[in-house]
Amino acid sequence: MLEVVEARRDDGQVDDYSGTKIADPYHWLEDPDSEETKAFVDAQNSISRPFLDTCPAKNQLNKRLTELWDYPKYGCPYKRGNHYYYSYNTGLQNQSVVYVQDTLESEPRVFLDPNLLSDDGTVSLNGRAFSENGQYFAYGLSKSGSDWITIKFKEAPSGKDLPDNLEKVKFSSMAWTHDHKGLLYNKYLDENIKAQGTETASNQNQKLFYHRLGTDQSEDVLLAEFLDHPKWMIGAEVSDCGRYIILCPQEGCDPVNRLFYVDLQTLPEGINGLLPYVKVVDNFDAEYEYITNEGTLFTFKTNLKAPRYKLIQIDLSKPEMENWKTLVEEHESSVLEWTACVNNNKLVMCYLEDVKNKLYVHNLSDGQRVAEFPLEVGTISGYSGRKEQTEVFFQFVSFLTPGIIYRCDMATSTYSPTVFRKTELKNFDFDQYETKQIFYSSKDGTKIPMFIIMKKGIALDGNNPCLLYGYGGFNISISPHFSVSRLVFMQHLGGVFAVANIRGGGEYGETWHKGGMMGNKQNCFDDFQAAAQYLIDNKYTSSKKVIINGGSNGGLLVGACMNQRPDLFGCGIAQVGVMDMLKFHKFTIGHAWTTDYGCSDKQDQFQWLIKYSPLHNIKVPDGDVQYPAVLLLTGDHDDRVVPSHSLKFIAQLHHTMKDCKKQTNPLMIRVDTKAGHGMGKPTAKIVSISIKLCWLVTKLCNFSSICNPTIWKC
Ligand code: X98
Repeated sequence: MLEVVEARRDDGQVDDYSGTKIADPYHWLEDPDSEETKAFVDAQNSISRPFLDTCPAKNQLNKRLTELWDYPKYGCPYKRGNHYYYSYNTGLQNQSVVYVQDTLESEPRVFLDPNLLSDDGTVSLNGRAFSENGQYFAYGLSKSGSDWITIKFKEAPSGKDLPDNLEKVKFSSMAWTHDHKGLLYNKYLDENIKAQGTETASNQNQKLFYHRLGTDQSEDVLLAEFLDHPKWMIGAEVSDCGRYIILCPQEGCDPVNRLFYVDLQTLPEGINGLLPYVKVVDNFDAEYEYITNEGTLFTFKTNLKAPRYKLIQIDLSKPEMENWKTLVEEHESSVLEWTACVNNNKLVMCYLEDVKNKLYVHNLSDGQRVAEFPLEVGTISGYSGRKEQTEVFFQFVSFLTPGIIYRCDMATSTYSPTVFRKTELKNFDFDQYETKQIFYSSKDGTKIPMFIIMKKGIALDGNNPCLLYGYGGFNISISPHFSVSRLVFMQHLGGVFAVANIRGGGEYGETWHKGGMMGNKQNCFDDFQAAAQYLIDNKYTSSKKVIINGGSNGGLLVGACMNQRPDLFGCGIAQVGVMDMLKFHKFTIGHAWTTDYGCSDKQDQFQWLIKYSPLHNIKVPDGDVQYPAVLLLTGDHDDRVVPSHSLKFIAQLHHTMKDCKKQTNPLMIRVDTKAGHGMGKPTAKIVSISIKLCWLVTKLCNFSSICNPTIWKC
């Protein structure tokens, strides 16, 4: 018997979208603090909890996941002042700790341990910046996964706490002026916001401030605000030479920004009021990301007439566009993801070519490529190295590589990286697994790349459970990453793991992004459904054993695909998903996503959204098909995608299916507490949810052998 909670209230709440009236019988779930919403959450959790917690092999799953998770995790070392810093997690610590060393060989000391800031690991480090001389450290702390941070300060390398405290900070730049006296950061002034993470109010009118070290936040200097443009977010940085402040206002999530600058030498009194910025680019036609400058000659990464990005140079002494020069041309097939200046005159340039990273060295002087760092199929997940330094570190990861940190001395002309640190996992034989990349045809014939990872030699008889992951939005590329829970899925549950690099992402630059946004959003869903079809046709799995998974914009993907093709999937796991496409723009930072989705306030865009909005397109599947098993995951402190998206979706799903006899697949939601959108999640919570997901997959795939001790032998 399907367990449901009826939550529909036909209380007359009807919204008018340019003349089309749409009822919202779940609008009351938008208030996270009301007693009714809390009762609804409790009722839903009491359905999912017994299902997710009563796993007959819980002990084995728990033991194996915990054992595999318990490996040392290092970040790339970075030098600030005369000291090296790096992050390190012994294995199961809730949060990584920042260590300091005098040299790379000397004994490390704890510099900052976020684990000491809460009992349960729910306070996390979110943003950091050292002053230019390495003497001061500013760092953001987030509670329960919220986007709100408090900026705190330390002396370095001692780690001694300073009294400065900056509140109401969100989506913030953190840039020190080169006199080491203060920090540029962003703040919201709204008096009504408590900045705790459960508020749903729209984040508008962000301001840029300057905080002078040793003073109270109330004395901070307002540097920039754009009162006519409440949606603008004011990115700010200080140039490598320290003379300029570069302002990059953005209006939404699209990779486009304005470009303004201030020459600090024109402020003889110092920073004490609104900045007299000079406008270089005063439109949102393209993105301009500061790389470095030599005097007035500035290098930017841009997508101006270059959907796969290139480097240009703008001389601020003659900033008109006709004087701009291209330093490194757009590559014909690969996307320039990031560039960093090192050893004064070199550029490390990271490209994405068919969803695999490539790393090159170029001259800053003429843009010529001088070297390539050899890499396997995978992703550069971390980088450190600065213009005034000769040394770089970079970390490589892939589906079957937990992490290799390389070091390279850029002062030598051979550019030969050496392995600095290699992460090893005990008790897992990676040689037994393989990664393939295939290209399948989507509905309109577009070739879509997909990674397939599985144990070598497993039978392709259509009987394997398959976890298919996708995102498809916001120019974000899903390149190979390492995941312990996916290893367990492959090793012990006989699973195939697949990542479909569908349109909407940045895998092939802005063209790929544009192919899956606004009026083209349906392409994302078609691409994902075609991925499942490919896996079924090629006998990796069968429809009842396909589990689709995605988070955030990927949660929308899962919701829309389950509605459109319930016959194609056995299960959908949608984490922190955007489910109400008519109202997303009203909450927190949702207004910034209209660049990818459009907005229901506009008549033509409403027509796109109403066609696929997960909340508005749930129906009883035709014939003997039932709705896939559903698990929605959200957290009470998710202030990126507010929980009401998932609450309304599950409520409407229960309402639609409540009298449907054929529906035996469970339809569940789990609302976690002290949990947000995902950033900074403590290891204990990650391991705990991994167990639940493995169990869900096992149960749905009728995998009775989970209780057989032999499957747990390694
Ligand atoms: C965001 O919403 C990112 C939000 N966001 C930031 C920061 N700056 C922004 C500037 C403009 C617009 C959004 C911005 O986080 C930021 C700046 C400095 C330091 C830290 C943050 N994103 C989308 C998202 O979360 C896609 C990924 C980024 N979504 C949730 C889209 C739909 C579901």
